[in-house]
This record gives sequence, structure tokens and C-alpha cells, in this order.
Amino acid sequence: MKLMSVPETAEKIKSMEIRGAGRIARAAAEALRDHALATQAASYPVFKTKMGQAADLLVATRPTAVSLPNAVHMVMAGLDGVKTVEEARFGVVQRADQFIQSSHHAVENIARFGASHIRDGDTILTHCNSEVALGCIIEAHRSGKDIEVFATEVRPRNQGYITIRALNDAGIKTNFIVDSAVRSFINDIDLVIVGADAVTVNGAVVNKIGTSMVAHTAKEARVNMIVAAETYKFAPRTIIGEFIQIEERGPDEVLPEAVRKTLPNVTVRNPAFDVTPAEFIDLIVTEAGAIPPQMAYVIIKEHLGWDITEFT
Ligand code: RI2
Repeated sequence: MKLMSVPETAEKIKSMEIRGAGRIARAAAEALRDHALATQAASYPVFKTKMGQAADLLVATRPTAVSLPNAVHMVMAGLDGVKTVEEARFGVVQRADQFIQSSHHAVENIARFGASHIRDGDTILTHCNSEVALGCIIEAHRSGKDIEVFATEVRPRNQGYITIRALNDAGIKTNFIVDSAVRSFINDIDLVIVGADAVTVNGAVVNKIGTSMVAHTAKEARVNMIVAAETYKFAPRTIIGEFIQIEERGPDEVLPEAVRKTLPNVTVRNPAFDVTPAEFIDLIVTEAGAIPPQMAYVIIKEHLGWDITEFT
């Protein structure tokens, strides 16, 4: 198996060849592990500096998915407490493997927990392409529940295509709709399930652009909305008042340059994510169990084990 270098992984995350908050996190952990194995260093401080540079490069690729800095933090933790290059290398490899394994377990457990919130006969709406949200839906189908799905297109990157392919391959009856058709179909929906790129301390969920419009529509129609999110998508630094940066991607994703050139007074805006406040969300399903969004603080403090001293 060819090892991927840190710049290669960083480029693939940036261009979204590797995408989805969980996959990004695992790819970063893998890149750090491979980098630790390949890095030659005459001394421990040199090794630490080289690892730090790799970590910074990975974290800078996409600013919104908190899973990325959380994974990097977990892999890099403990680098201060060792004395030799070999000890440091071993620690990074061990923590990276542990993160990747626990991420896979989290995805499996969330699928089981989330599937139990889906009833036989339910019609579910999902937006974007979340491996954990899809995991819940596919597990419900696998366990014999008769379900149907509405999946959105997800302009501008069309992640909905990946979603409908996965649902189709799982043998699930699926309706493909454009993003702006959500309100037209909301009365046919029993449950909305989406993923998350970040969950803040006040239980707000940052997810693919359009999620908050879906949430508003669902609330107005009294349709429950659940979010599937591993605990490493909760954002520790929101405890000290940091905001989640919303990534704004280039205009080419929305309108080709040739067209833009003919429209000198038009500026394309392309935020990749939006924020859904806690009051629009019924439950967040994590691998530590389902919680009301208002309990995000407990996940950050007790499950992720972040302490205020970590920020100083
Ligand atoms: P999983 C994705 O972002 C979507 O917003 C999706 O809901 C979220 O990450 C979580 O994905 P993008 O990378 O980790 O497509 O559940 O911009 O797969």
C-alpha cells in the first residue's frame, strides 16, 4: 500500500477529493501516522517541529469541520511528555491508529442508535452526504424496516449524487429532489436526519449549506430533526467563546468564469456551511448515546475530556 504524504492528503482534503467531516479526520490521522513513520530526525525537538508543521498544514486545509483539528489534537497529544524520537514516533502511530479505529466504531454505533429512532414505514429526508446519517438510514433498512428517503441535490458540489448512489445500492426507495423543493415535500416526511461538521457548546449544529433552511421547514411542519455526529465533531474551543469559521469556497463552484466575466456587477457568494440553532434539533445521536443538543457542554467536558487549562 502506497503511503500518502502530508501535502498530498492536504491537497485532497482542500479539493474535496477526500470529504465528509469524519473521513477528513481519519485521513489527517493517517497522514500524520505515515509522516511520523517516514520522518528522519536527528533529535526529538527536530522531530516535534516536523510533526508540528505537518499538523498545521493539515488543519489549514478546511476551516469548518472541527473533526479535523480534534483528530490532529488527539494524535499530537502527548508529544511533549517524551524524550526520544522513537518514543515520539511510537506515540503518534499508536494514537493515530486508535483514533481511526474508534472513529469506525463510532460510525457503527451511531448507525445502530440512530436506526432505533426510525420507525417502520417512515419517510426520511436527508441533506448532503453524511456517512453517519446514511449509516442510520441503511441500518434501519437492514434491520427490516420499510422506509423511503428524500435526498436533496446539494448545490453547488452535488454531494446528493453520492447519497442517492449509496441509498440505491442499499436497495432503499429514494426520491431525488432539488434543494429548493424541500418545503414542497415536507408534509410527506416523518423524520429529518443530517450529519454535522461541528457542534458548538450551545448545541448549534454547523452543517452543509441549506441545513438550517431544512431545519426551519421541518420545525414549521412539526417534523422531528435528528443530527448524527461523532463526539469528535463537538467544538471544544467554543467553550471559551471561539466561533466556528464558515468556509467560503471559490465562485467557480457556482458559476463558471466565462459567465461571471459577462456580469461585472455580480458577485458570487459561496458559503459551504450554515448554522442551525439548538431549538431546531430534537436529538444529536453520538456514539456516547443520543443527547438533547443542550447537553453539548457535557460531551466536550466529560466525554472529550477538554479542560479549560488546555486553552491556556
Ligand atoms: P460525515 C460534509 O461536509 C457535510 O456537511 C456532511 O453533512 C458533513 O460533512 C458530515 O459528514 P463536506 O465535506 O462525517 O461535504 O457524517 O463539505 O460523513
